[in-house]
Amino acid sequence: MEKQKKAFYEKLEKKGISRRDFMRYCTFLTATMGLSTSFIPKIAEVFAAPRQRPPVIWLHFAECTGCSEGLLRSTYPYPDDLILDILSIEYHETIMAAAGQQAEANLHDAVKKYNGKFICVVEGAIATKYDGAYGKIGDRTFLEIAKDVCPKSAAVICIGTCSSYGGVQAAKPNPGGYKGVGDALGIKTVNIPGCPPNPVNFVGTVVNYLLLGKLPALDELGRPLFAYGKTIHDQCPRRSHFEDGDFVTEFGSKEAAMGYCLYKMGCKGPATYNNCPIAKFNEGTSWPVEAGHPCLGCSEPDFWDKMSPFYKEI
Ligand code: FSX
Ligand code: SF4
Ligand code: F3S
Repeated sequence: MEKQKKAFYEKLEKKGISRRDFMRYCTFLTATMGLSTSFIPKIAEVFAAPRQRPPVIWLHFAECTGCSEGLLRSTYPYPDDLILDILSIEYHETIMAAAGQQAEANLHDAVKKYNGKFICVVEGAIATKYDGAYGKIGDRTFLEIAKDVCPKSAAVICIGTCSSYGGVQAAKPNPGGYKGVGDALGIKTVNIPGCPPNPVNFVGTVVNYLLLGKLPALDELGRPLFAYGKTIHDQCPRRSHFEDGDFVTEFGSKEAAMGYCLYKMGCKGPATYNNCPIAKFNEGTSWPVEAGHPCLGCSEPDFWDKMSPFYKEI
């Protein structure tokens, strides 16, 4: 174990990440997961000395691959650490070398070998009309693949709004009858919505599973409460100026502060459950509202239909 940890920290140092940077990340992850500070060293251990590497089969259906891209570009943990040290990714079309029949054979073999034990991560929505004819891979419909693979997994984690609730594919008129995985198959899934979702919410869900041996507590829409328990509006720094019935403003006048909140530009923060104001993106650099753009409600079910017109107030 000690040897494993030493090798881990040496590897980090070679990448220019100090122990302090790593602990800062673990502190951030612990806080995001809503755990007490006593969990920080335990979370560090999940990365530094993983005891188990659960097999993961990652399915892609109808989507833009922004969810994988977001995760693979997260600054820490580096993709190779996440993939090779914490999880054992057995199948992932974006990053695997195999193609064509070899890829199909890999999927088949992985499902057989890890039957009942693997985590199935799904990215993208599933066409359900016309026997699923609107989406196929290797001559099988998304629906057939999902019906074959998902029930054999230990848990299904939907990454992104598309696999969670249908996303852009399910927007009207939705000719292919696209749905999220839970709806398409009639099963319970863990949903990490967002278009794309914040990688830290996926990492937090996986770490919760590795550390505590169970998936995190979910709301009625299958979302981990640690990330989706509050609205954007409840956590928005642009709101603090309206709190407690008093008009608190750093902007000189009420008019200036009114301009500061993006509600009238169509901000959907009051109707959107997500932790963007706290977790932020790109290593805590910013998030849509901080960058001056109203929240579009990208992590809510049916957001293309329900949240549009995007620039009209709700
Ligand atoms: Fe959907 Fe993910 Fe949006 Fe894209 O794959 S949630 S379209 S960011 O990438 O599924
Ligand atoms: Fe709420 Fe949006 Fe205004 Fe922030 S910018 S306070 S989320 S309406
Ligand atoms: Fe999406 Fe709104 Fe966050 S648009 S990224 S939920 S601020």
